[in-house]
Amino acid sequence: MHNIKFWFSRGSCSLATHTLLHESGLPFTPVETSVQKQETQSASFARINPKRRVPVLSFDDAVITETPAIALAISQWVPNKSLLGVSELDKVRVLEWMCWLSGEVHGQAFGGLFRPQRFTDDPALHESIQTKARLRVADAFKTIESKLGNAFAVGESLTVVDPYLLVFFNWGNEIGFEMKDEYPTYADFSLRIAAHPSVIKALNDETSGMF
Ligand SMILES: N[C@@H](CCC(=O)N[C@@H](CS)C(=O)NCC(=O)O)C(=O)O
Repeated sequence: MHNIKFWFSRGSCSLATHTLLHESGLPFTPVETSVQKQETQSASFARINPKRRVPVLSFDDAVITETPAIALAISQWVPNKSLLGVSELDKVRVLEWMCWLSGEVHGQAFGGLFRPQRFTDDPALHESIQTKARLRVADAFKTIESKLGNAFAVGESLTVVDPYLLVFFNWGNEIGFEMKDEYPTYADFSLRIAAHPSVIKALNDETSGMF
């Protein structure tokens, strides 16, 4: 049995990993590291992850970053749970979703909106970067809306894609998009995923501050 430690921040993309950990049933030690309070920028956290981002997972002496890689680590520990899909095609679809969600939707679209300073050192350009980023988010949501319709994004059971999609849905609401009206299929999907027992456990952990 590995000694698993998990660094997360409430309301962040780490919810996807947090959900997967609960779904795995494996014991883990959560460590809250708030993005809002800039704890991810501290020198002590940078020693754990020089990229200064959550989620981070460590087991024994290995430190893993990047949501898709962490998801692979967890899924390999519980292969019977098929957390990255059941069939060959499902697994390919999960990878396809994760590349796009983490690269385009998270890194580029939301990255430009929340962190325009990553794209230019000139503050005068931040607003225009954010305007374009909002359009990219809206465009991504349109694509997501067209791809959903079943209980889960891929196959017949929960994969890492589902809670990752929920994160972006929640962020859409936070940035003032009319998610329910504009993306009804995505909204129904998100309601169902938010009611999944592992998501509830992760959200409860994150809001109760029990750790
Ligand atoms: N590519 C990384 C992105 C991780 C990331 O950007 N995490 C955000 C929270 S959603 C973060 O830690 N941000 C810290 C900051 O911007 O200060 C992944 O997929 O895990």
